[in-house]
Amino acid sequence: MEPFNSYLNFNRGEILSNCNIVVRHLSDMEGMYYDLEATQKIINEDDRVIYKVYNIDVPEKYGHLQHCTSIIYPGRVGDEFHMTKGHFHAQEDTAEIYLVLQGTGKLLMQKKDTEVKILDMQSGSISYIPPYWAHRTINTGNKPLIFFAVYPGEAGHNYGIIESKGFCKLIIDKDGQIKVIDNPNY
Ligand code: M6P
Ligand code: ZN
Repeated sequence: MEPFNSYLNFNRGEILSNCNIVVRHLSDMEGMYYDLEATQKIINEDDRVIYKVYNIDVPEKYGHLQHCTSIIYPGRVGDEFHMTKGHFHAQEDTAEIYLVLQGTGKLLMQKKDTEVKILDMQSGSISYIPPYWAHRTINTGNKPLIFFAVYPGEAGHNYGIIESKGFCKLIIDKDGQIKVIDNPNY
C-alpha cells in the first residue's frame, strides 16, 4: 500500500478525500435514548441527523491505524443530549485516542463490570480510551462537537451490548445544567 494524505476542514470536521461517510439519523438509533416518546415524535417530524463520521479508507487489519472525524450536531432528544451509539471494540484489547477540534462534550466510558468513567471534551483535549472500555460521545454544548479519532486497524465495532442494555449512566440537560443520572432501564 502507498502512503497518502487526506485533508480535513477544521471548521466543519469534513474530510474530503479517501473517505466513506456514515450519517446517523435518529431512526438509526431507535431505543438508545431513554425517552421513547420524544424519539418517535422527532422521527415522525424530520428524523434529524444526529451525527456523521468521516472514515478514511484503511484496511481493517492488524498493523494499520483507522482514523476518522465525527461531528455530533447540538440538540437533545427529550432531555438527553445528542450522542453517538457507543460501542465496545470487537477486538476488546484495543485502545483509541480522541482529539477534540471544536465544541464541548463528555466522553462516557464503561467496562463490562459496569465501572464508569466520564471525561470532559473540549477543543484541544486528547482523551485516551484504554482497552476494554466501551465509549460513547455526548455533545453537551450548542455548537457541533467535532473530534478526530485513531484506533488499531483490527479493532472493529461491537454495538450489540450497548444496543441491548445501553450505558448505566445518562447525560441530560436538567434546567440548563448538565447532569449525570442513572439509566432507569439498565
Ligand atoms: C469515533 C470513533 C469511531 C466511531 C464514531 C461514532 O469517531 O470511535 O470508530 O464509529 O466515533 O461512534 P459509534 O460508532 O459508536 O456510533
Ligand atoms: Zn472505538
